[in-house]
Amino acid sequence: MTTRVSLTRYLVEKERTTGHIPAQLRLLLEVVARACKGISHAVNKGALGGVLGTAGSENVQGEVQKKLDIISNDVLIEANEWGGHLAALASEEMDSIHLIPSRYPQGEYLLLFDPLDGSSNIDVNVSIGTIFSVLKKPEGHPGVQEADFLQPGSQQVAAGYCVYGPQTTLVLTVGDGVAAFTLDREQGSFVLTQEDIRIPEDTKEFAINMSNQRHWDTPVRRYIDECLQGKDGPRGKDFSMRWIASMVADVHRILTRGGIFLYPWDKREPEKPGKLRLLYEANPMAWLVEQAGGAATNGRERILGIQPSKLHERVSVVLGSKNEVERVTQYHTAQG
Ligand code: AHM
Ligand code: MG
Repeated sequence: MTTRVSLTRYLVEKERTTGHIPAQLRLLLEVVARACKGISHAVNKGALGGVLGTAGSENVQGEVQKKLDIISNDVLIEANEWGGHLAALASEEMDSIHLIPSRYPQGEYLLLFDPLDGSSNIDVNVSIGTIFSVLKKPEGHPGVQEADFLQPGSQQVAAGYCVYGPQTTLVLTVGDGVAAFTLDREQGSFVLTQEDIRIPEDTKEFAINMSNQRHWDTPVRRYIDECLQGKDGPRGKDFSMRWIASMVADVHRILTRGGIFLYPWDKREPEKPGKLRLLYEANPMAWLVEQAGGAATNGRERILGIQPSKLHERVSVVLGSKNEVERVTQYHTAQG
């Protein structure tokens, strides 16, 4: 009989071999996984749980919040507040950072998350997910400030997502490759189902919201035009397109079989660097993709090298199969 490796066992054994997962970090990751189980349960119930539809509020970015956005945010906060592993947390759905109440011990980690990514897919029963990133609180001063969260993605100590699709799958990196765990609903535990995930360097599949084509900058237009020309064009092969409008689900496909994902800057709102959030979405996904042998840039520079200047900063995102991401990046640098 093959041994089933639970998330806990995986983390304990990883700590033994790499020393990357001290007890506080293991607790944090287990608590996040437990919260994701709760969110998965709520997502699964859908209309039966009365959780579909809008909540009648907006987040700091002026986006309409869905009931499940708020439920997921609350689940993650409640699960993480009391364990003593966190100094503070920050969420795409909250205006400012959330400090751990003084009645609980303070830990050394900072947790950042998009509690439910792909909100537009909630009510239509399409895959959505939770994205998270873990940083260490900088030393040298008491308390926590927003500035403590403004670290480049290269400083992450753990990152991952949980996709709520036909299966609920947690995908994780602690800087030593990428592993996937599938939720066994009968047992109530995440079981290791894939280790050392690798993204093929080449692909024939791209993911972009084509309806924005007229707003794109020249390098992105050039890249997609060339893909669309297929066998007869400069690329000499036919491409296929996928766009789920849930970054989690699009990235999960790319980690599974390769591909390139783009959410570029465009001319609709030129002062906005992009739609996706650097700290909650781009950084964790960029690290997962790099850890799986892929690449992630903002079209010009490595996402993980960007120094954030504010909590809800946005960024242009190009990630996935290495050779394709490098091509898009070259097209941008060639433009000057
Ligand atoms: P959200 O965090 O409000 O759900 O927005 C992020 C999502 C991504 O998951 C997805 O890639 C993108 O927005 C889809 O945007 P669009 O609807 O413009 O295609
Ligand atoms: Mg999101």
